Amino acid sequence: MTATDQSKHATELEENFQSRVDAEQKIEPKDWMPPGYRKNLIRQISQHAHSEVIGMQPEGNWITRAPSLRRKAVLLAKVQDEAGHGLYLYSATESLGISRAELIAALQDGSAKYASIFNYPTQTWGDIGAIGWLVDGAAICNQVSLQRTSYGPYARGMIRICKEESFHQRQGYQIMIELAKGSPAQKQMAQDSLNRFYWPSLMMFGPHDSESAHSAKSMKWRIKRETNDDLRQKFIDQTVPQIEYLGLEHPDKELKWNESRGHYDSGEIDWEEFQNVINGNGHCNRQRIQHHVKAHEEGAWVRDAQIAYNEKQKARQTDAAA
Ligand code: FAQ
Repeated sequence: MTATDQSKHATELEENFQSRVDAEQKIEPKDWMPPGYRKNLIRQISQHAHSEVIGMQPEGNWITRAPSLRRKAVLLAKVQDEAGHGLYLYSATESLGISRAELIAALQDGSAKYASIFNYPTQTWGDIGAIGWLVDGAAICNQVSLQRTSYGPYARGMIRICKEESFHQRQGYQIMIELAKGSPAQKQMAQDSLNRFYWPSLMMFGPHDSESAHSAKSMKWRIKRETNDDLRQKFIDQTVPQIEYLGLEHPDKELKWNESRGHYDSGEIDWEEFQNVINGNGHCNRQRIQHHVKAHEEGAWVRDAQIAYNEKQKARQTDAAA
């Protein structure tokens, strides 16, 4: 094939790919895809997987201190669900031709990010309520739209994950209701957790659209179905009546209903804090990665055992075939 023919062929492939995406057909692992699409998906899905797994740490910290046996069991189940979400998402990423070991190495050496929210400490039981309510709530807002993402394995993973996240959100809100309707000290604990987790939850949606490096491409390829600012606005609007029902004060003093937009206007996020956290300088970044490295090293024997078992199975099959 001449260079001109090759470039014509590449353009045809790309046009065919885009028309499939525009027609809402799912792209599957063995289908042709532009290298940039593959790269962007590996980046986003793996960072999503890392977020689920690192996100187990702030809540795992409270399993032994949850205030009743029932609360311990519920929290344990929730944290285990997050591990499961990580596994589906790592598997979806691996279907794009990258190994789990490479993904883990990128998380541990800091070249891959994970959601900024998990670098904030969980100081009280109220924080567990706020995480379920606000953090899982923000995650669902985003993930409901990702159920329609163009890459098949990611979209299918999201459908199951969203069902579990709804349960997580409700368990968090129920903790907040109990605290907010409890003693003055409990209500104060709920207010304090809301104050500390509200703004970092808004940061989960990423930078403003005008500052978002990947949004334009991701929207064109339908990896993302709604923009960072649109999803953030949805979350801001849905959270207002929830705060009112709890009888708590809204942390955003500039929040105001805008009749002409049909949405709430809100105060500005502290973007300097956001940049600091995503660049490794939040309260808990180092601790989170150190803990991950330790757990990964301690689990090496499980991976070795799995490899040895697979080799024995293969040898048995070869012997049987001989
Ligand atoms: N934190 O160009 P954009 C959960 C990075 S799951 C850290 O706008 P994009 C469940 C971004 O990666 C929560 N980094 O990027 C749970 C990029 O950096 P890069 C996770 C952030 O991808 C609950 C750069 O900034 N959910 O919580 C953040 O188009 C409770 C430029 O940004 C997902 O991952 C951030 N907040 O949009 C678990 C959903 N925001 O890669 C346990 C899937 C931005 O160039 C307990 N992901 N960055 O180095 C997405 O929807 C998108 O990736 C966004 C960012 C919306 C997060």
